[in-house]
Amino acid sequence: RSARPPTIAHQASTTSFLDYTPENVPSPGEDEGAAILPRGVAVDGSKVAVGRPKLQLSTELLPEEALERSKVGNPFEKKKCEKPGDIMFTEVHELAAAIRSGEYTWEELSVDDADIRLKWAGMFHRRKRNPGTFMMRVKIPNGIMTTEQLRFCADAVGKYDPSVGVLDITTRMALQLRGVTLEDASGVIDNLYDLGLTSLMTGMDNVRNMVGSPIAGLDPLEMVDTRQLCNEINDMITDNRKGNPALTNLPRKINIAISGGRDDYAHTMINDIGLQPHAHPETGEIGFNVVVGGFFSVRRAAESIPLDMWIKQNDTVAFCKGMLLAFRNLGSRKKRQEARLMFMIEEMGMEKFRETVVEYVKGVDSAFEPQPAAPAPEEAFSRRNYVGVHPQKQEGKSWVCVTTPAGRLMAEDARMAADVADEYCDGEIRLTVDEKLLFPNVDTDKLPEMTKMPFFEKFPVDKKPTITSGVVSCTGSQYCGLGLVETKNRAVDYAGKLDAMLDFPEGTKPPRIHWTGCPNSCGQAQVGDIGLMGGPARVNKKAVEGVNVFLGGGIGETHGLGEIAMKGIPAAEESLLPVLRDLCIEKFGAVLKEES
Ligand code: SRM
Ligand code: SF4
Repeated sequence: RSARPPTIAHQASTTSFLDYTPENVPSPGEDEGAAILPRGVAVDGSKVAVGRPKLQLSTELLPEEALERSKVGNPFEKKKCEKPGDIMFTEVHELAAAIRSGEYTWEELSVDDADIRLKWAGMFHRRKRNPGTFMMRVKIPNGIMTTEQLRFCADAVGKYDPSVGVLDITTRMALQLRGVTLEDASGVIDNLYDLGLTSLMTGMDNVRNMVGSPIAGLDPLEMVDTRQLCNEINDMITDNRKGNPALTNLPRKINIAISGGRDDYAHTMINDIGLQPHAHPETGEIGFNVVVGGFFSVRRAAESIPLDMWIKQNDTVAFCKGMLLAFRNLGSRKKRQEARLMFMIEEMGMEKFRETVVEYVKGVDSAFEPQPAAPAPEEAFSRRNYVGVHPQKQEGKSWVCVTTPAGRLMAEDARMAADVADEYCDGEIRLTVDEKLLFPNVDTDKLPEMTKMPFFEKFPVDKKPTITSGVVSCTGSQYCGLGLVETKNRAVDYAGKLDAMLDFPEGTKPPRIHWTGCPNSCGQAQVGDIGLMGGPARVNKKAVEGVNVFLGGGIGETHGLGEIAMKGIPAAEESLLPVLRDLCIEKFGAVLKEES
């Protein structure tokens, strides 16, 4: 066996390119200033292969002052200085080829490369649960996929043992491919690129998936169609899916969400940057009020706060770019737990933060003219349920949104869903932050025919909201090494049992139950009607899997973060199910079926 492939940053990014020959490698400097390009089109209008040799690395693009702070920053910053994660945009191909040719095994990778840097390529090593396999996270801007993309993802995981080869819809309407091996990764990455997708920049100190409205373009009450904006921002962030060294070395992750209307299906209040559609008070033009700083972490959970700024839709891409550059250059790199945007806002103070953002956005687009936030609408509004069958704004068309088992799809499920979308939705299918699948643009008169397809035997259409249709769950300990408790299987099982025992009379609604396996709160426990967060519990003095129960969370205009109401409830059915049943009865108006 020969020595391991090159790992020194600068060397690796410019050496041989083992997996394919890019047809059009841009010459130095060609991408500079190419901020906003149409989706899928490269800088010079031609196709550029993903993972092309990088001409610059993220560390070279950081301003001197930020780089100096990074060098003496937290351990992750120091690791980035030693060898930045964006090197994996290309090195992943070299590693894969070396493993395929038998020159190398994944075990020879350093822990830093395997478990940290590969996340820049969207490869999350599942060392604790399934060593040698990776979860590959794929950005799906606005959650919208073609059936060709979905079929490819199904095939990519379908080749592995079904105990690891599954797909998960995430709480940011992205898709995760499980079981992927390093030797297969480069092929999957190349194919994703060819299909208009990317896994690059989905982990570590990158912007996460662009969240928009799941019913964008369909919604009769829509204020802004979020689709194009999500695509344009995604292209700006990822440099048209090629991987963008300029925006890949942030002090920490950052989340952006764009709402399409007052329901706030995108959850702007829990994103670092939230864009909420509002009419300009004088002109009536629909733009966005900006909220900033929302996040969850072990250390702290915070809702966003208003930036007191209204921006035009046309300014959105430049605005996000300016905000990201400000965060990149000025955000703290000292304590990792205090590196989210909210800490930067608090350190600067809102006024200075606002001024700084404006200065940076003007640096991107000198014509940018921010305006004070638009006032909240006065008319009452009640958040709608988008699950089930609903008429679209287009006459004669409907969308159909079905519940999945907490986002988990086997390869065959995804293929069956793609069959439906090919037949009835012009090959489009959507993923939602509530981990649902949405079929758009169905001819309303074809609904009875469509719902006879095999997919709907396994995933029936809910006629009314149920506990099952309101379930959201993070990955949990089945695959996630940080999980303190198994979540998805329990979430689905307990919801089914609650639905079987409870009725919700007229005027009441089943609670949305959000499960999350640990305090990172990927399952957003704080915004569920009931939130369940993995934590320690004891039975007969013995440690068992447990949860803390949150109550009082809300999304949309009645937003708010839930608080812990009960601690250390064992997660096993005999302990937790009665607690959930009683909460449904006492707090949400449910009645036992035999009493109804
Ligand atoms: Fe998350 C880390 C899964 C949404 C807060 N999250 C992780 C890791 C990568 C940990 C790891 O390496 O194992 C998890 C991978 C598990 C796996 O195998 O799937 C993981 N997070 C997820 C997903 C898949 C949960 C899900 O089942 O849907 C979601 C992927 C979203 C996406 O498409 O990108 C996911 N994570 C969230 C959210 C919810 C959101 O974005 O609305 C949050 C809270 C919101 C936020 O970030 O402010 C969230 N995840 C975290 C954190 C805490 C961040 C912090 O500032 O401390 C971590 C830990 C970290 O980053 O160090 C984390
Ligand atoms: Fe893993 Fe914890 Fe996130 Fe669940 S909340 S996916 S257990 S890190």
